[in-house]
Amino acid sequence: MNKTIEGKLSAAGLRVGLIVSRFNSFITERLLEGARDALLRSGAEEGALSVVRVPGAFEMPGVLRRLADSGEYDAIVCLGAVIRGGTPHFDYVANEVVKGIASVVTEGKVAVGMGILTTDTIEQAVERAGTKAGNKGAEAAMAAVEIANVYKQL
Ligand code: INI
Repeated sequence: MNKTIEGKLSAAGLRVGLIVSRFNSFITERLLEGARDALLRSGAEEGALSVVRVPGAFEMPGVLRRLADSGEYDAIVCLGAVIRGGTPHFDYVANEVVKGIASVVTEGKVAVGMGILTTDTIEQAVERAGTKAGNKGAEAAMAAVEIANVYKQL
């Protein structure tokens, strides 16, 4: 059988950047708590976690690019909440953020976790920030850890 490469869910020894938007902070701070909890319980050192706060999700791709290019991180987790309002603003912000993050992901240089909620309602965001649909911040953090450990083997 050919070899199988897969990433452990161990954050031991990983340097992790967490980019968190202040917009909708009542949601994004819950995503951050979930991500930090998952990382620490997976073996990350408290001192190996760096948090960068940005005004809104729109600002996230630029900071992600800077952190990725710095070479100082094994994994970067993006945490934000874009919630639909009564105007087309949601679509512009959500599309650009996801495209911007994807452009860093596809370079394949650093593991990236995409913990940006894009929801129609505040209730849907609450459900995904530590209530009935889990915590998408924790999920994004663990995806980044898994991929960081895959990248180490490629
Ligand atoms: N930023 C968000 O993170 N979530 C949103 O839901 C949102 N909406 O809907 O407006 C939002 N807008 C702000 C945007 O990200 C920028 O911070 C702002 O345009 C300044 O550049």
